[in-house]
Amino acid sequence: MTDDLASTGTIAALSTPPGQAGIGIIRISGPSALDIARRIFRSRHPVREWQSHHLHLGVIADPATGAAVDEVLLSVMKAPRSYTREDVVEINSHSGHALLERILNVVLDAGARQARPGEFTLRAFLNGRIDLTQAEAVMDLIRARSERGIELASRQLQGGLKDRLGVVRETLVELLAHTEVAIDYPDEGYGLAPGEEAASRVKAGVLAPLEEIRAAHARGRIWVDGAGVAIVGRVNVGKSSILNRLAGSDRAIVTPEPGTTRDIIEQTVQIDGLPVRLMDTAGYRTVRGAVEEIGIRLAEQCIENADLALWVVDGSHELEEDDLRILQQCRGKPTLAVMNKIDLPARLNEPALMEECGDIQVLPVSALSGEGIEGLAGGIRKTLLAGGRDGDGAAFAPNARQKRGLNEACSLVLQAVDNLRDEAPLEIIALDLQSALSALDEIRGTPAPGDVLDRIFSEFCLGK
Ligand SMILES: Nc1nc2c(ncn2[C@@H]2O[C@H](COP(=O)(O)OP(=O)(O)OP(=O)(O)O)[C@@H](O)[C@H]2O)c(=O)[nH]1
Ligand SMILES: [Mg+2]
Repeated sequence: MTDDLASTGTIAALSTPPGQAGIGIIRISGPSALDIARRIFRSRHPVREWQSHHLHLGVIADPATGAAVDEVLLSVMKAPRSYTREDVVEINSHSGHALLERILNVVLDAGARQARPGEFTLRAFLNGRIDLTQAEAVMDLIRARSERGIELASRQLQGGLKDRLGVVRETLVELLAHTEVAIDYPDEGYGLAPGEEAASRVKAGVLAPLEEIRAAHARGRIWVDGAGVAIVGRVNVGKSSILNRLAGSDRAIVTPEPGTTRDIIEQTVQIDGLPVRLMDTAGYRTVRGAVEEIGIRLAEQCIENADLALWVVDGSHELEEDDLRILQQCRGKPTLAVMNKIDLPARLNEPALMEECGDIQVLPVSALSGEGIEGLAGGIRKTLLAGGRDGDGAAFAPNARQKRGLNEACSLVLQAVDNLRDEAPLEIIALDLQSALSALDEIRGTPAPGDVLDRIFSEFCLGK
């Protein structure tokens, strides 16, 4: 897409999921959108002039043959009052795979080109309707796994992050200007004078708000992306049974045979509105075959990538070496110990377990009877939201790219603060502030390098 960043011409794509449904929408955007519509649309009532933001009832007909394809509602949004700021026409047709493809082909034959993934949003960005943080919010909105995630993405789309960054940017520009003045007129006593006072000004005006935005990342993302929870433990302790219980369905295969699960089985559940990706893994044991070994390695990676590990042990068995080996792997990760099979006579030495667990909370459950499962779900939610990751008060949820930019900007501003304190030469301080400004501008996409845009927009789905 990089070569073609100008994104010219009139583009079209299916904007709803393909397949059978009540309606499907094909979106056309660009200078010829209205022309194309005129060529392929026969209105019930003659249309003298397309009025913007109006719906028109009629049929799509193939101009080559005159054959009617479907009865549709056509909506017209004239530039600049549209998603892309260009002329946009949306065809609301019936939805069936072949039918939508037929209509799209009629549109393409009439002069539009198939849009690439994210190209409509790219145009909204290139035409200045939204900045990059808002474009990315569109993607978050589509992908959000919870209502709270939708709320956060939607706030970001409305400019939550953009506005906050805008305020910080303004302060930064002002400080930079004062620094430049001090450089240009060294003897006049104008502008920023290095020292503790100037350092505090930069810290309060720029660093503190940036750090606050950065903290919002951890608080907010969990609601958009969901949290990863790895269910790990020795073979046969009931990991898959616990996944099924939490999911409320028989998602994973359960058998009395040790070594049943080999691949990672993933299932997203909502715990009181919090989206949680449960990942059931292969059970650990020392003697194993090649396939099982791969599964065990996958389980190790799974722990690494997860936000929380559920270390499952069998309450009707003695604790084994293998149990403890897995607990070792959970070190450094938020972990809950799940003592399963409490419906059976207890054989596990609980004081020994407690000793191994240290600070880790132990939750007794029976995946068979369901006892303790509600408490487990509550424990998962509480642990994931511990440490201020509750999203309450988080006005937005910066994504990984934005967070990298924020990290960079923060460390550059911190450098400026230190240099001001050390009364370093003003040229160096100006350079720090200038670099921080560039980092901020990159987050907002002004100007963004082509390859960055390329990557961001290619992650979108088609028709958005
Ligand atoms: N009595 C009792 N049996 C259970 C409980 N949970 C699981 N089981 C049984 O234990 C056996 C193993 O259960 P799984 O859920 O397949 O265990 P797993 O840890 O996923 O096993 P692998 O995938 O082989 O590592 C099955 O026969 C289950 O029915 C429980 O709470 N109580
Ligand atoms: Mg299993």
